[in-house]
Amino acid sequence: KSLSLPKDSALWSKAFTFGVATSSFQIEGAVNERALSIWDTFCDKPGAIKDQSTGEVACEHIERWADDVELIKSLNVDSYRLSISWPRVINENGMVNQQGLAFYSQLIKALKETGIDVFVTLYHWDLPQYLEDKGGWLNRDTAYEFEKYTQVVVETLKEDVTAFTTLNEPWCSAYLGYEAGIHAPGKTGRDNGLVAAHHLLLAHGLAMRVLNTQSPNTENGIVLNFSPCYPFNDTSEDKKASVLADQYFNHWYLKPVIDGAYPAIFESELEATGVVQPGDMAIIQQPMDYLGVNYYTRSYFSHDHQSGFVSCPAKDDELTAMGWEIFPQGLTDILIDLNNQYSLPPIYITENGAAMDDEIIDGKVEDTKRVAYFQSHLKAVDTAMNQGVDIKGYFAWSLMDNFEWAEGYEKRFGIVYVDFETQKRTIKQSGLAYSQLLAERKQQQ
Ligand code: GBH
Repeated sequence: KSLSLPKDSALWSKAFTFGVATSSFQIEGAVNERALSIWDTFCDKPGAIKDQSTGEVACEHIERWADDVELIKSLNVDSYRLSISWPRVINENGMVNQQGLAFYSQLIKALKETGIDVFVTLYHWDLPQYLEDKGGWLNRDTAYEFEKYTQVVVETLKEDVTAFTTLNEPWCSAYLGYEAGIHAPGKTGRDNGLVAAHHLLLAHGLAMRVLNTQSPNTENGIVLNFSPCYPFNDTSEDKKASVLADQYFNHWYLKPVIDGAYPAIFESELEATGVVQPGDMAIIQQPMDYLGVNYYTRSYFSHDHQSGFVSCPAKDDELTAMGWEIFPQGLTDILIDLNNQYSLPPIYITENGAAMDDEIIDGKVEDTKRVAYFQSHLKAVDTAMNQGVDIKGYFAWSLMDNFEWAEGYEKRFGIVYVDFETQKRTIKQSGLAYSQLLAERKQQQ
């Protein structure tokens, strides 16, 4: 029921930051006060979202932000990771939405005054629809629009921000959004995936340059999703498939931003698209203060004649409500693996958490399985640190139940329960355990 850390763990140290995370589209609501995003459009497509829900109300965070700051404070966290809605800051005509920008200034100031460090993600998937109308991430101009948007945000917010993140999980934007069609804008095709990925990487590089020159006092970096890849069957074919899949899932973005080059397996395909222009790779490879790692589970692959690999369902019966295997060892493994393969900046675990079938009974949510998930994953972080990986913080996903993309509101990742009829927030057992651990930690410091 409670969380603990080994006595000698580096996670007790003040230098390590503990936080909770959210993203704009998943919690904000107040759609009418901003330009449309690709997720607004995608939600209107029949069948795109499992429960046919939208982001129109979500957690009504735009209205309830002051109470949410109190809520965050009550969890005893050091940090809060949020994202900014691009279409709330830049209007269709290219002008700044002053009211939208002021919302974030006010929120971030309030958090800072409360003693909470703010980690700001510039792009967590909610591209303005007016840019999608011109091709979105398939259009190279979008990267330059992102650079301009970054300038506006950074100038206004940098004094109160601890860390800026350019992109959250570009793999999801490019692959799920433009290649597999599972996420907005719902486009498909292998070439689309490659082209979108390159323009996202270019956007990252352009924005990193802005951040490093205009905001040298904040920590600036990117957040990527990682999942160690395993063969589904113990055959040489499936082993090969998982090695190939590893390149697609874990190195497609990391290698360009760290080493300034794509993994070799992408080269011929990429060349055929003609998307990479001279000088691009140098723009993409900018010095970063940290790498954000999002980890949820491991993945299985088997051989496929067409694509080389195909993703397989988890085998274990220890599954979350998403059907994702609970596999803490994978977090230690991937961290050590990446640390060995690259010369990395310090790491933040920017997302880790689990969806469970939470029920509220007598005003309580007894999410013991989620507590166990956090316990085992914190241990996994500690183990990786003991083996030499430089990790500076850990963020639970998520502060509260919210719009879980194509899954709608049925999948609950929060450590705080949200009743979507009344918007009442109730701290779950996991939230209480987290805040207790962090209170203990503060006393020891
Ligand atoms: C994160 O994405 C997001 O940043 C966050 O907004 C979201 O709410 C949270 O996790 C929970 O989902 O079977 O091909 O779809 C998680 C991203 C999800 C990426 C699982 C890889 C499996 C690949 N990961 N996904 S596929």
